[in-house]
Amino acid sequence: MPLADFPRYPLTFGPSPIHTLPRLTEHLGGAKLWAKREDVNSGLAYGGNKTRKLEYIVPDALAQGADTLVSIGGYQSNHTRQVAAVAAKLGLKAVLVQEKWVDWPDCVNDRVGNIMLSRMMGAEVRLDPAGFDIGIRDSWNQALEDVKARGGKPYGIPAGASEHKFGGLGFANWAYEVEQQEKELGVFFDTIVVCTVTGSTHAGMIAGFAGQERARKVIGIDASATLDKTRAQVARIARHTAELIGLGREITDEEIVVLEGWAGDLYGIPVQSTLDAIRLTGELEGMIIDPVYEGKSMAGLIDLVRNEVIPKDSNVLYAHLGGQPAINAYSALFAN
Ligand code: 5PA
Repeated sequence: MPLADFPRYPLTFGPSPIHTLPRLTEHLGGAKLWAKREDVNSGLAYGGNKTRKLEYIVPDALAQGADTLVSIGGYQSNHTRQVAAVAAKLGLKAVLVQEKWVDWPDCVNDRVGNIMLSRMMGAEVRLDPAGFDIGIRDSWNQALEDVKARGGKPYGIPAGASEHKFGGLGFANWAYEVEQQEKELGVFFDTIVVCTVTGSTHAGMIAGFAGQERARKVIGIDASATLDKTRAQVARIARHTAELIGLGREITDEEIVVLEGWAGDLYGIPVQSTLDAIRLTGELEGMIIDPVYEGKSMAGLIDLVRNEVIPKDSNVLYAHLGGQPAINAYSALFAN
């Protein structure tokens, strides 16, 4: 059915703002750069891409009469922090499994930033020693069982809300929103650049844009360092979402573009290009990006524009998906 017919619980301020990045554009000397800002999309605990996804998931949780949202991520998960905020907003409880996705030696890694915010909002935080994985985990199933055992009604939201049946809808709607904003701005974004890890942000965009008249490139930049898994997950969620919203045709393999080269060897560990991208964006635009996700996708954008893989006459829309609270756990990177 059409996307507009899916119930949506408003958690964002409305369409997220779009603006130009004039000094970064000039510095790189290529395509014209713009940003669409999911990092300022909501008043709920700093917002971010998951807040938008959750708008389409919350109605299902409420319809099922859930009293506890159960989710999973790394210690510095932005996703679980947004789940905690949404639970607080709705008067529900939150149980969050926080795995050791990143072996990062900052002694406050499990205390500051996202995890601190989740605790402040009353979530039950369960630290778990397991490493990075975007799949379904036993610890998450266990948390669901534990809530049931104590008489609660859990509602499971998988990592990044991606494996959820409605996980792609939020960013299909983002694509519709972009089309609307283009009319107001008098511009056409022929290229979109987005960070990809659990996949439903990128996948939702692909499904949403696929139904529009003018074709464009939606370039996912891998930040998972488990490329094959992520690419398969993006393809699966894009096709599932396209079917949900009645696209009426198959998403082709050519539409699934996940590029590697900027993730480094490990999820969550920045490399030189990540740090260069963070400094450049900060120094030229006063725009803050994080070392886990946006720093890596921005590093990709910078190279693709510099090398003119993205042609000079392009209008590029960079999806800023949030993630800044995690920078507190990476203080050593900018100690001097
Ligand atoms: C995340 C994800 P997807 O997982 O939808 O591909 O989005 C990638 C992404 N940018 C990009 C930011 C700031 C993100 O937080 N974060 C996860 C988390 O647990 O926070 C799901 C991994």
